[in-house]
Amino acid sequence: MSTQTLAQFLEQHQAQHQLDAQLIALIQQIAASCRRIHQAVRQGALGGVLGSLEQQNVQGETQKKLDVMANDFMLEGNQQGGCVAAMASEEMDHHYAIPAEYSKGPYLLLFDPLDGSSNIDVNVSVGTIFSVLKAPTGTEITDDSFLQNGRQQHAAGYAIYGPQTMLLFSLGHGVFGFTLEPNRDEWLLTHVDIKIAPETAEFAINMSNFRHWDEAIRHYVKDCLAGTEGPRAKNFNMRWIASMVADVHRIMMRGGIFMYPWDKRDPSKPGKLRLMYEANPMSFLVEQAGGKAINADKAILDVDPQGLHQRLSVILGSAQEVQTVADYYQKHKQ
Ligand code: AHM
Ligand code: MG
Repeated sequence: MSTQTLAQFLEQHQAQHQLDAQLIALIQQIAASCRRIHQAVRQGALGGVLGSLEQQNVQGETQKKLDVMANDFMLEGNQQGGCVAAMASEEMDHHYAIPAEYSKGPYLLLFDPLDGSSNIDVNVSVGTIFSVLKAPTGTEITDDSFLQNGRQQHAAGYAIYGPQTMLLFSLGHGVFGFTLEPNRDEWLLTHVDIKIAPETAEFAINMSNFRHWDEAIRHYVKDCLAGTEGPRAKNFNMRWIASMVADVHRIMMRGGIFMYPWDKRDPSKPGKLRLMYEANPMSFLVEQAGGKAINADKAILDVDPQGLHQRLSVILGSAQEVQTVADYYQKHKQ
């Protein structure tokens, strides 16, 4: 087992791919912020961190105490050090400008500080998702500065707070996974150049929404459920953790397909998951690992963002299986 630390890995990776020193420093800062979030999460009821607050976020969702703490840890951990020009998060209506006392850097950082909030109080894995873009130069930073498509990402990743705390990220040269060594409190490289198996017999979707989906997804899932006797001619297993980070992590480790498609519960919402700090970073990782990520008819990374908190359908994972879903969309368009 490799005992390369995050710092050692980053030094080598930077030299190998001629990466910007400030980008490397930013990854270190994000990793340190995630370590702080990990410490709060693992305290649970002992730390008085469970439960909800009275307030709602911009999405109209009640915020958990840990949502707000994790958001603060990300802001505090990344505003110093001169790597970022501004930050944006699921938990804030608008972007966060770096306070005047700190120097600004060349990057924009977006994050979902604690994804899978509904799982916080029941001790199921949650995580932090992040995306790094370049800040426009010579102009004032506004919310619109963040509206760059997913291909513009310079880095993306997540930390998962599960039985082990892990950090997976990509700087555009493959996906690498680190496990937090509990005794040394240090990130150690444990998963090198992660690849998602192209084929799978495991799907993840919230089945309770079956009746609300469009035709394409209903047919696809029906055909999976029909098993060896159906048109897919194989048996499928189903998993749904309701923490995107945990569902995507399983796919990173053993393949699979994750779907949160549009549904007609609230026709004004074009999906549940958010493009800028959930779908884009996860799609960047999935593509870097050889998988595929679409929002129905196009690659998520090619979607031109219209708003900081924009939602969309997300289908990602094993390349061949995602292509199969794309074919169902194509077929049911007519
Ligand atoms: P959150 O960012 O408010 O936690 O919402 C996103 C989460 C995803 O992690 C997960 O895939 C999905 O919402 C679960 O939704 P549902 O409760 O409808 O199954
Ligand atoms: Mg989320």
